[in-house]
Amino acid sequence: MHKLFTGLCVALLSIQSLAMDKGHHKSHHHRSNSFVTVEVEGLVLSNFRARASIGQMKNSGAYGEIRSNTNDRLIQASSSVAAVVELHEHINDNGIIRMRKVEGGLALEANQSIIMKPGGYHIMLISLHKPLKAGDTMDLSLKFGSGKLIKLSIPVVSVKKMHH
Ligand SMILES: [Cu+2]
Repeated sequence: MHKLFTGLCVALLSIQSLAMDKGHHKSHHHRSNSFVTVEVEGLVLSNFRARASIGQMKNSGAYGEIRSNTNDRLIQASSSVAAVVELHEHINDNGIIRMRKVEGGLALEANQSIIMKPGGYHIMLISLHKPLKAGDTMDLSLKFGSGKLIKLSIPVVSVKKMHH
């Protein structure tokens, strides 16, 4: 009888700690608000996400931060979700904000983050094969001048959540 009681106690305890673990994970994940962070080959890629497409629009954008421990250059991005993927920047052309392709890619100075965000540098997804919906994930490959090729799986988020 005594033995049985102890066994039950242990079982209850482990269920409880399991539940606590789960709860902790959830709240932690919720709090961090960073979408994807990958550390690989001397590169830190963080906060990568793509914007859900709007209505019938065939274009969208992907964003994130890149830090390299050596001088490097992001020369190309690609994804299976769009026919064309380009590195873009916004420029002020006599008071009119336009997007244009970044010729030669984005230079990365050692240990300095470059941030791609709405209104700034971004990865332009052109001619989407199908709409990008919030909650989806998409593949994104980043090719660097150093020869590094990094493949990410990034979340698609609604416009509202874009700026986090
Ligand atoms: Cu663009």
